[in-house]
Amino acid sequence: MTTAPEAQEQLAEVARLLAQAQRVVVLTGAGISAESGIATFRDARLGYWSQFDPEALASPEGFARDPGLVWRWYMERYRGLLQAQPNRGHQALAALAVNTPQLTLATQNIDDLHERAGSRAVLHLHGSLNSFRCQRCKRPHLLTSDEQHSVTPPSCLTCGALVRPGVVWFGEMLPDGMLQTVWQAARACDLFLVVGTSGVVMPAAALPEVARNAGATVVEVNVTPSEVTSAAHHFLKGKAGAVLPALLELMQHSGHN
Ligand code: BJW
Ligand code: ZN
Repeated sequence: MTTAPEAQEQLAEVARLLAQAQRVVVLTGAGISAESGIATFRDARLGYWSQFDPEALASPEGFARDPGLVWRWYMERYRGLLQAQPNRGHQALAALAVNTPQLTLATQNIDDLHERAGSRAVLHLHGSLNSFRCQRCKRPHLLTSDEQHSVTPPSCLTCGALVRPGVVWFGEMLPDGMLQTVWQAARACDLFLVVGTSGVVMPAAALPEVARNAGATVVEVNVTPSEVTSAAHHFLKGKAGAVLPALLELMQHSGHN
């Protein structure tokens, strides 16, 4: 995290705004889980997986073309998630909810690290890697430990079709009602905090601008500028696990003034 005097001043200003805000919306992306050892979506081309485009794997067409390949990719990520722990960024956001009259936390991530850090009612815009369902009859499927290590997806116990992760792939709709809920929250908030997303995937990437156009202050935390930086009034450069706890600390001080 940068410690230049201007950056410190900006951090203090954002902390003041947060302490005063009645309604806050937080949108997180893969960057918040990076410090927990989970590869970000667009940096996930490591090792064996470097030969595949994650955007092609995360699609109904990719699953239809090679279900085993897509299944193995998700199972590797699933097992990685079982090993991972929430970091100080997740923890700071859980604490922020306690200190804010109304906070809506929306994440594009399919991990459960926000929940494990203590956040409640998290809106999972792109679904969750803790749920699996039949791709045909849509019945939920409970994953066995054998299936976690299988090289092909299991079959639905009811209809025999393939089981898929309960995530939102390209070209698919977000879960029922979720977009409407987060869109309304973005239109009604005083402060919109966007953390660790490249801002390239719609419709989530439109939310900072929706909030800004409705009069909210938009704050971005990222290690590098993104596609949503132009919508941000304040850009806090640094790792979520450093910037968010620093904000919370300053906010608690400014709350006592
Ligand atoms: C740190 C850090 C640290 C690192 N601290 N920061 C309008 C225009 C154009 C296209 C479309 C449009 N509307 C819809 C589309 C199509 C499509 C789309 O957006 N395509 C774009 C690529 C152009 N969208 C959809 O299809 C969506 N559905 C939809 O709109 O339905 C209606 C419809 C249907 C059909 C036709 C038209 C409309 C669904 C999108 C679903 C996205 N799903 C995925 C996969 C989920 C499962 C999985 O994880 O495998 O979601 S894609 C992938 O990207 C994943 C992520 O949630 C998502 C966003 O990624 P994110 O979080 O931003 O990660 P990265 O890796 O990109 O960035 C990480 C960031 O962290 C970087 O900025 C780093 O700098 C930063 N960082 N370390 C802070 N320590
Ligand atoms: Zn089925």
